[in-house]
This record gives sequence, structure tokens and C-alpha cells, in this order.
Amino acid sequence: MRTLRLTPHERAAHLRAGQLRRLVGLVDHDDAADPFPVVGMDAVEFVCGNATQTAHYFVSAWGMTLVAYAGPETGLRDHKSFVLESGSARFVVSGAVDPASGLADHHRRHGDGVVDLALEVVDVDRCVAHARAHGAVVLTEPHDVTDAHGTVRVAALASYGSTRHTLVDRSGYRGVYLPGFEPRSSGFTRRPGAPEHVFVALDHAVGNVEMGRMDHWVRFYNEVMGFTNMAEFVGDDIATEYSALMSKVVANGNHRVKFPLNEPAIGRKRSQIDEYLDFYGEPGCQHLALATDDLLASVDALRAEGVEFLATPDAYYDDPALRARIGRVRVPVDQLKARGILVDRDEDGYLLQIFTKPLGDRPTVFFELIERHGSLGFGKGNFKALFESIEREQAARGNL
Ligand code: TYF
Ligand code: FE
Repeated sequence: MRTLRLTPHERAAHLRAGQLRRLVGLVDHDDAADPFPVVGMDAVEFVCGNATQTAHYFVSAWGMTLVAYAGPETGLRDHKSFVLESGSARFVVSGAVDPASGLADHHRRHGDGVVDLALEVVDVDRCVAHARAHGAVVLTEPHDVTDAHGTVRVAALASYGSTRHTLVDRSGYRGVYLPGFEPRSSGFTRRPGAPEHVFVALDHAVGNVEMGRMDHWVRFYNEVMGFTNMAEFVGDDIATEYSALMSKVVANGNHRVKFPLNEPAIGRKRSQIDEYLDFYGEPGCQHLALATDDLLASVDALRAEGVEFLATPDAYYDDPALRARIGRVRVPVDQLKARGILVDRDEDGYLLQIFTKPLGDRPTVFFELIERHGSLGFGKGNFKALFESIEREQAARGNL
């Protein structure tokens, strides 16, 4: 029998490709005809007040795997960064070491937050040329970064607020993340029985922008990155009735990268988007949706580690209209009710979703967990219940 021998890097790439296939709704796409061909998300970078402890939390509670590290011990004096993976999702958690570090200033202004939604692209120079020609701010010009494992070509574009899109072409690189990082798997030893595979991919990353700026940022992604608009949007009807926000979704050619964009709307109450903007201090990433194959198991594992989710009232599940609309899903509705999991159905299928409370001290960034069964939407049927739940939290914080 012929055995297939893969290097660790090939195995990892193989795994990531397999997990990317599990994202629902990917479409075939001709990269050659795309002015800004995106392979998928490369990494999400967080800046935290205590990266050491946030990395520990992502390992111990969220079942992520530590794969690389850069910091004083590896020659980086300014800050430290931990690289964590779960399925095809990669997080980089960074925090200031030197008090003069720009990251310390970033944290003072914004609290814990997402600074970079890095994209893996086919051709960094071509993407930057296209972006520049369409008015993008180029934060870092394309350049090579090299170590013994090969060369990565990187550049960075400015997006809303201080959010950045680093563009990475890692086709010439076999290292674990980027030059400057050392492989590291020890340090946060997972206790036996601790959660694993809580999520397998990043489904979408949402941005909050100022009132009246949503269409500007939709156009930015259309023109600068060639992203197209997805059907789902929250328009004036929903905005005035109960959400106090408007939302549109853009996606790259193969639909691996989906960026909903929210702006506050004038509603009956103070918008949750205004609360975010006040505490983050400017536009920024509001939530990351993490895809899971088994949301019920993920929620049980996370709750056991003390992760808190938004509550859903029993009335949501007891509503005959909801029962009729969602029909049969893979578990009895009572099992969703016991966990506060929301369910929505559209013409393509259904989805299960749940939202955490804010991750850090400020009422800013949070996670969504999502299990898709055909549905390509974002849970429009749940917006009313979700926004009421968010408003209860907002009121409890004294911000409504
Ligand atoms: O990504 C979405 O569109 C859903 C719903 O402030 C949503 O997860 C939209 C806006 C918001 C919170 C959740
Ligand atoms: Fe979402």
C-alpha cells in the first residue's frame, strides 16, 4: 500500500483547506478575473491589556491551540504576541511589554479589541496597486519578510477606525506563522477534559461605523477590494421598529470572507452601536462569528468554563410562529431552549446561533457562535429577540 507522507506544514495546510470547505455557501470563483483575489482570512489580531492571560483564556475556555510566540524571549522588546489556532481560524493576541509601546496607547484608548483582520491574498502587490488606485490608505507598502522557513510578502491597508487589513502571501513560506515568531506549543497546558474544537473556522467579522457611514464602507469594500454585497441587510423598517441599527454585508469572490457593517440608526432607544462607539472611541470590530459543527456541545463546554452568553427568554421558544417557521431542526427545540440557542430558517436552510457577553471590560467586542445548515444568512429572523436581549444588557450597564 502506498502511504501519503506529508510534512507537518502540508498536513496543517491540508487540514485548513478541509476545514475551510466546511464553511457553508462557498462559491466557485475565478481569481484571474478578480482585481483583488482573496484566499481567505489569514488571522485576527487582538490587542489586549494582558495578552498573556487572554491567550490562556482562549486556550483554556475556547479550546484553542497555542502554535507560536514572539516576545522579549525571542528578541521582540516592544510587545508580546501569542498565535492560537482552532480549525482554520487563527488568532494573534498581542499586548504591550514596553510602556512606550504603541499597543499600550491603543489599549488605553480602546480597551481590548481587534486591530487587524488579516487576509491571505494571491498577489500582495496587485492587491495594493488596485487598492491604492481606488483610494485606499496604504499603511505598509508591500515588502518581503524572510527567515529560514522562506519568505512571506506582506502589506497593510487601513479600514474603519484604526482597524487594519494586513495582506499576506504565504505561498513561499513553510514556517508556523510569520518570520520573527517561534513555534510554541507548551506553556498553556490544557487540563484533561478541557474543551477542544469549540469552533472550526471564522464565519464573519462585523464592523461598527458611525451613523451615515455604512454605505461609505460598503463602497470601500466594493471598490478597493472587489467585494460584492450579499442579499441580507437590515434596512429602515427593522431599524426604526426595534434594532436602532442598519446593516449590510459584503463578501469576497469565494464568500470565505464576509464582513457585515453596522451603523447606528435613530430608534426608540440609544443604539447598541452608539454604546460601542462611545466605549471603543471610534469605529471598530463589533463581533467575530465562529463556526462550529456542534453548537450544543460548544455551548455546554464553554458554559462549563464560565463563558457567559446572552439570555433568550422562554417566550422565544414557546412562540407558535417560531415553531412553524423553523420546522424541524436536528435537535428538539427544547434542547435549544435549555441553552438559549437561537434558530433561523430561510430559503436555503437553517442556522443555529448564540452570542456571548462582551469579552473584555468594555461593552465592545463579543463572539457569536454559529452552526449553519444550508442557510447563508445572518439570523435576520432573530434580530428582534437578539436586539431585545442586547438592550437588556445595555440597560443593566446603565447605557440605554
Ligand atoms: O452578524 C450579524 O448580522 C448577526 C446579527 O449588532 C447582529 O450576527 C447584527 C448586529 C448586531 C449584533 C448581531
Ligand atoms: Fe453575526
